[in-house]
Amino acid sequence: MFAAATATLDRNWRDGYTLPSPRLYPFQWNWDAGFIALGLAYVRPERAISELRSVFRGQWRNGMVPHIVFHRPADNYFPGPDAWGTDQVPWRPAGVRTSGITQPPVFAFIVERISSLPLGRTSEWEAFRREIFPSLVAQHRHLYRNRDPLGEGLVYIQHNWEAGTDNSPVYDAALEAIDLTRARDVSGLRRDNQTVAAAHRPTDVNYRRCLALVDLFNACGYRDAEIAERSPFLIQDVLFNAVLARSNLALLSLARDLNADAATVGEIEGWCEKTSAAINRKFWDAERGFYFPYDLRADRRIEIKTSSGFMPLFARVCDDAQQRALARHLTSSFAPSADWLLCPSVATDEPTFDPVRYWRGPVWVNVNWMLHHGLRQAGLDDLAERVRSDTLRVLGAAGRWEYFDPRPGIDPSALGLGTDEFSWSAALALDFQRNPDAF
Ligand code: 9WN
Repeated sequence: MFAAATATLDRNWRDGYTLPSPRLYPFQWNWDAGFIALGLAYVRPERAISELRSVFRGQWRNGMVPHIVFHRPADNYFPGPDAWGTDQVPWRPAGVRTSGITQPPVFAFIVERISSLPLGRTSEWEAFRREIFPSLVAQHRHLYRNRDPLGEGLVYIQHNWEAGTDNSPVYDAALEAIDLTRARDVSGLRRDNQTVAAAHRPTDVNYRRCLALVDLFNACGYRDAEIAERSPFLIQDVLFNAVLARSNLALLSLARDLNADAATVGEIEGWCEKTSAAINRKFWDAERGFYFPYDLRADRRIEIKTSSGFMPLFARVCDDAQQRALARHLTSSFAPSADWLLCPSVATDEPTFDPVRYWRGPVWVNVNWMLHHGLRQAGLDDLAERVRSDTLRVLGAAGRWEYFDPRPGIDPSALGLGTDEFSWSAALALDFQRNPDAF
């Protein structure tokens, strides 16, 4: 497994950064780069810093870190740089093309995790931590200044591709509210559903809606305030905010380690307090004992149970009762019996549960990694170990696929879905295997 995971990362490396999958995703992706850097730190430490530097080359001058950096052209993915139309944005970076939306801000906690590894004890890493700190602060500041119109400490995503959990049913209603009368038909431009099984990927109408949003952002010149006024899609997502909250904690300890100025430390402390409290205030449903996202445009909670609802454990914001309630969901509606693979991306009793379609049921390794560490933080060690061993078992039996069918009774070697040779599956297998430390 160790050699195979390393081979996947080597195969997907492109002179400075790693592709999530050369077949399906031929550019550098944002949160992928974070998880990949962590895996590289074990086996190719000299590449880990380069991976992170490369993704931050795409950072916009307003602080946003784009979800795709198009370092080099490739024609096997749609939408590419022309469709994003970001070249005319005055605050985009010089010399590199990017998409115009972001992804969950994982980098601060990735930097913290790498700091505890042998790479983290080198002078190169120490210098890199100093180098990246202002970029991390700028990334978080952009979110708080531009994506929190009510000043609640919760930021919204403006596109389902910003969620990371892109095709989750929690975005269906907001996407369905998009007026498609003048939207382009992009079905003929898609490459993804020709590369991997169409049943594992989003539908054409979903893509049409995704591109209608991109066209709207273009019409708004990628100005956040204008998008917030005009777009039908503004969602306060649980995973995104939980990742932000966990990264805030990491950023605060980094700021203190680096003796950052008092104003910056105070600003990060404020983010830490506000977001942690708001996750419990706005997302927690005491009756159902679960965390749900909030649709700001429709002004309502989106009551569909997905694996994102467990991420507040990773953000360390849950009390004992909340931890117990979440554990009960994990071993009932998410895994109705002990032979189901943890953790399905949608609860199996949801009508939208689909065991093979991208983010509507299958298991993802990065979510399992955050879930494992969240459960350990909560002292739920048996469940944490089940998540870790389920993940390593399926990776060993099937290979480093993008996602996995959670159902029992299927030959384990046939559970892989989406694309094979997927970089973050390989990278996080290394951390799961090599590093027993809680996080
Ligand atoms: C759109 C690269 C990315 C991941 C996302 C995952 C998928 C892209 C797509 O692949 O999204 O960004 O085309 O489906 O949902 O989390 O970062 O691996």
